[in-house]
Amino acid sequence: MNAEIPPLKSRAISLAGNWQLSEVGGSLACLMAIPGDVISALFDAGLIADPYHGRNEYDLRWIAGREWVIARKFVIPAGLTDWQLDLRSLDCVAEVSVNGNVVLRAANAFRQHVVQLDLRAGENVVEILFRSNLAAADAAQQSMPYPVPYPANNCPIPNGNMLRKPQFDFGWDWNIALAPLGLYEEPLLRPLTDICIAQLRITQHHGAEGAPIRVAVAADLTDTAAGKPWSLVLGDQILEGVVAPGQNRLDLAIEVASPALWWPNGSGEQHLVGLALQVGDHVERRRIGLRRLEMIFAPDEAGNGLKFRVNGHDVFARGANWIPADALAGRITRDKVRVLLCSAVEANMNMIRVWGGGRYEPDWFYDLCDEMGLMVWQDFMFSCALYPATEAFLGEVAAEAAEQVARLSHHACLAVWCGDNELLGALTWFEESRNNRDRYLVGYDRLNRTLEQATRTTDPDANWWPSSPSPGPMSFGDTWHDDSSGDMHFWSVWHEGRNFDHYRDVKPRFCSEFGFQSYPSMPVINGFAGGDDLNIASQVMESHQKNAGGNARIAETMFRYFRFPEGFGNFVYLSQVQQGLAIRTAVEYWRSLKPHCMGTLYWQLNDTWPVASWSSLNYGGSWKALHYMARRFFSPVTVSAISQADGSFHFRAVNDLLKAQDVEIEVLATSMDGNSVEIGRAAMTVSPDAAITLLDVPAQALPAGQVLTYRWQAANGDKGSDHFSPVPYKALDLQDPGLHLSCKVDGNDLAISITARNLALFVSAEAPVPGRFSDNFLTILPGRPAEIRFTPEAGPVGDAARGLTLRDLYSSSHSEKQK
Ligand code: BMA
Repeated sequence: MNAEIPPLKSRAISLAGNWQLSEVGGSLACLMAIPGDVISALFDAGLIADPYHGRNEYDLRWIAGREWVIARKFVIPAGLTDWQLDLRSLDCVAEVSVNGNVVLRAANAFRQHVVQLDLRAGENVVEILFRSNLAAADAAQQSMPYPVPYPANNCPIPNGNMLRKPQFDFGWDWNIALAPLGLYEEPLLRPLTDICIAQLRITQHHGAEGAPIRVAVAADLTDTAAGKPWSLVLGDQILEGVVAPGQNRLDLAIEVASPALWWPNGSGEQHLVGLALQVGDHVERRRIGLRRLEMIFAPDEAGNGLKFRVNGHDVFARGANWIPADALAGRITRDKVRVLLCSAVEANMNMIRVWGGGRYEPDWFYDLCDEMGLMVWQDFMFSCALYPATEAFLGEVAAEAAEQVARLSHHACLAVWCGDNELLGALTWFEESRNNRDRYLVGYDRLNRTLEQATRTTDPDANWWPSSPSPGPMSFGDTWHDDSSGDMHFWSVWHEGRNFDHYRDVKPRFCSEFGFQSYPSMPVINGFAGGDDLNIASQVMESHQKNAGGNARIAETMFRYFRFPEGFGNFVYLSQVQQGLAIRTAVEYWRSLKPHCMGTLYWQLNDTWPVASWSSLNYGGSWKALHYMARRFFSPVTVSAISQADGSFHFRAVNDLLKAQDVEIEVLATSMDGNSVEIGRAAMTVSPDAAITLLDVPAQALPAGQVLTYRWQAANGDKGSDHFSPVPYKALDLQDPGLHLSCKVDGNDLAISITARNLALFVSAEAPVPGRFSDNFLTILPGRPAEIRFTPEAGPVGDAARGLTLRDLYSSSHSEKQK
């Protein structure tokens, strides 16, 4: 039974809801939902077209160049005049006035702005004037004694690095460039006399395994707390007392005797416990997970390994990079984000990296990660640019970092604070910094030290990592290519056009970024493009590709590996198959190197709008081929075929679990008509947390023109089947697989059976309505039908049955099979 502090009747006033939006010096005006952004408000009011449709983006850039004002009235009860206004995620350069007086000038979307107000009983008016962020960014650049470069190839809107605002807002190699503005969290007013707790810090002290855990709570109190009773509740324990006159701090501790621990997804349960501190009528509630989460960076023969250890056990990080859920914050909802994070969990991920070009996410985001067992690698919000090192800028950064660390450090999911994304690399990207490296390096160091100091002072127990990628503290090597130490961003396959095999030329210690692009799925493309646009070289498709040369890289890679697809739908399909193959090649190999490599976070999980990108989830949350494949290659227990330099194949079994697993495998040589002959079989026990070679198949065991097909099963119930082609797929003489599909309604699902007459590769079922297949992009052999299920997102399942279609590798390049 949990002790509880009952909900109090709060006197706080929410300023969420409809505000009046108007263009300064212009005629546009409409209601704006707060939390929300100006662009979404104009769209919702029917004043502008959908920015994500066609090429509308280019006609809507003017919005960020104007000034906007939002206003509303609110009523204050009699007898209370002193209030505190709490504004979070105010984006970005803004002046807040109350009853005509300016009370705040803000210019940092990542700060929590707290303002004391003297209000009158009855009606009051609050107004926020949004200055043009574009003009402010330009002015900030002009005011610098030397230029501070930003990545112009990624950001069509200049000088975003000069503002403390999400950097992807200015455009990115996957984002629309609209530089949105608005207020993205609920604004709150609280009576000053109700505020007793200024800040709360929770720390955990773990002893030996199974020993009691001490939870320490330190609270900074305001003057109003004096003489008031306090109570601290943790689970079923309660401490109580009274704040002494002049006392401005509470230091409390509770011991948890038989702790139920929090584990990352796949390693154990996610036990969470409620904690509440009440002082007078002020209650602060948190939910914590009891866990020890260490980041281990240690020298070995290969260099310096990087890994995470949870509750004494090393945990291989399986995951992806998170970017904001939408380019327009007003379109983000908790439910949409929950679906994206659930998909990460369903694909067996246990870590996401909140990338430094986006935003620090709201509290509920980290609550979801706590519940789902997704560890969070949290970057500070600096990305791919150089930054000012002025006193004013660094002062703002210090305050921002301290606030964010204080807000988030109690979360069980929070694994590490990382200084930035790719700022070390950026030092070499600009002519200015190449010509005057000392100046910019000193500037970088000042910024990085500011962040490190703010992190360590605010949470001395936090894990700190200087930058991503980084070879480690006080090392500044090229971790795009050097795989010996720290975390690596391995981009040679995509950005340098190397073969997929090149993933097997490096042995990263922890690969925190590597990616390969594909197009969004057809239903997503149909949402922004008209029939005439369905060609990759159309203006619309090109404008939904933000990486210069991206379309050419996709097409050129197809020439390397596949027979060229016929028709746009097959081109899209094949782009997703090759993306899946690229990332699968990397992950399977790097996981098989465990414990040398202890993490793979691919770039990128999600999209901010419908665009060609490296994501495995479409904008809107549906799964691309890569996400179905990720569920297989991230399975905690898995087996994969790794080709060796001598032509043989090693079947490597990986066990990420804390218990040993018996694993069995059967390997067949399969010809194009699907005829299969067993060429190997093995059964072995894989120790906890280990990778071993289950079976070594010599090159000559596989006749020319055939592929390996294999099935494996582990004692815990994990199992899989797949194929491996030793030659590029274009060299295979695939036959028409003669696919046949039958389905029947089974409860809320469709039960689907697919048969093949010949070997069928990457068989993909597509439904006419949104929903999820239990599996997809399958290898099907004659006599071994694939049995999958389809669950529609909403609506009657019968609708899905009527329009199910199939694609497969053979048919993608044979026009008579055009879908
Ligand atoms: C990485 C990221 C992003 C970028 C991606 C793809 O290095 O950090 O800046 O979007 O590459 O180019």
